[in-house]
Amino acid sequence: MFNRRQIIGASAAGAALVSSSAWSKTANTSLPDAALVAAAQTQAPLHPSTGPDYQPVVTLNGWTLPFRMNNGVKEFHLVAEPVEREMAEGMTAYLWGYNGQSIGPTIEAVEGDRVRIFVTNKLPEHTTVHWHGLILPSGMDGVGGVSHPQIKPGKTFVYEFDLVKSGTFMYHPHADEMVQMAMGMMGLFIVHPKDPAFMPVDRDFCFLLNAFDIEPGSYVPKIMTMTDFNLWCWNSRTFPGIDPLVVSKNDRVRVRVGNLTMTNHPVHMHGYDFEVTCTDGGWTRPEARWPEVTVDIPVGGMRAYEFDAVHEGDWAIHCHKAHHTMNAMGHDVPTFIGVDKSALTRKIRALQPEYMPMGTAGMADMGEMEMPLPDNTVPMMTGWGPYGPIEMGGMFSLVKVREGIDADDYSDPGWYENPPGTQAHEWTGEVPEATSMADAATRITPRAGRASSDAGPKQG
Ligand SMILES: [Cu+2]
Repeated sequence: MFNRRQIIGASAAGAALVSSSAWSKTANTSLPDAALVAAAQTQAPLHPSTGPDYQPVVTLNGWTLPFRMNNGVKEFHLVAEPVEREMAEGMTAYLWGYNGQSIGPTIEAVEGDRVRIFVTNKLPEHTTVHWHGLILPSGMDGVGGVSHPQIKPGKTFVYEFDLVKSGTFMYHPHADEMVQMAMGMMGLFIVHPKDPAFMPVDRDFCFLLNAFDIEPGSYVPKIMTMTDFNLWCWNSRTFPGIDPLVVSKNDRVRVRVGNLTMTNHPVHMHGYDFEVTCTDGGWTRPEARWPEVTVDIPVGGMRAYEFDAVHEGDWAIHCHKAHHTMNAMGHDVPTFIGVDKSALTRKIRALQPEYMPMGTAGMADMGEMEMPLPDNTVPMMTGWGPYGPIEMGGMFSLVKVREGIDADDYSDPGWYENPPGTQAHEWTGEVPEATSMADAATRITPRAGRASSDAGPKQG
């Protein structure tokens, strides 16, 4: 059984952790409970109650799967099943996932652990689980038809292996993969170092990049889509449905990101530079790191980066592909910037009085507008900040760094108050006329001393 601390830890942020009693108490009495969480809010980290200690990860808008110890083996129970996932307020998708959610719960264990993972298939078709990046016996690798037979609907398979290295890994099906990944079946697998003093951090966030193609007003992803996805997600959530990454000032912070879409995502974080310290191949050696502000996450890859949270503020974190910070939109909208649509507007309004011409001065007005939307969709660009519309959707969130946030507190601290004199503001003084650079160049005169050949380089 799970101990009380695990249950409380996982439910502290408000959602109920309940066991799937139909599966644990009847046909499969020897299996560990299949915990499930229905809410889409970020759950507090699940601190280990037995075995080696570690700083648990926080899965953005997700949770960690509890385990039980059985004669020294850590046992988990994943249930592959259809789920309903709220992707943002106002939009729910009918997906496939694990234990009530897409993405599935994060599996956390420690280097040196032996894990036994029961996988029950409640999908209408067969499945498998591939443990992406882990070093394990060939027969445990989860490639349907190669490693072992696929898991038929209604059946439970058991995977068992030693965790021989620590790092950042994922799990996903290797059976009818195109469909099952497009439907949202994936999760994170974090293996903590055996030595808790190895690269310790105070906060350890993780999320998967995933994408769906769900027409506004419908619920099920189009599984044949290869490039034109319209919902770019972190952990099957889309902004403004993605929780902030809440950090206490001076924390050492790790952010682990995996990519299970079909394109790369340059994840950019404001306010800091950072270094990549881990890939899905393992920890990067200190001499192989360099500072960055954007890290490109390759398809099927993982990157973890770290920084010291010394700068207070609300810092954007987002994919830098501008189309990936948009929600469902039509890609066939023509560009109208600079076009005078007034004559056309008059003609259309004769037939449809509410018609509004869009996009002649850019598309920022989309962020403010409360246009009627079909049921079950999210506006293309949305979210409100303290000073106006944020005009973002998709793969976007905020890193909120504040003084004195408690160790296990991940609740939204609200908006950052900029200290006086540290915020851009309107200039109300005189604005000089524009000067052409060609004119300006003729007025540049050499500084005293520079013209002479031996005056310049001798300073200092
Ligand atoms: Cu992207």
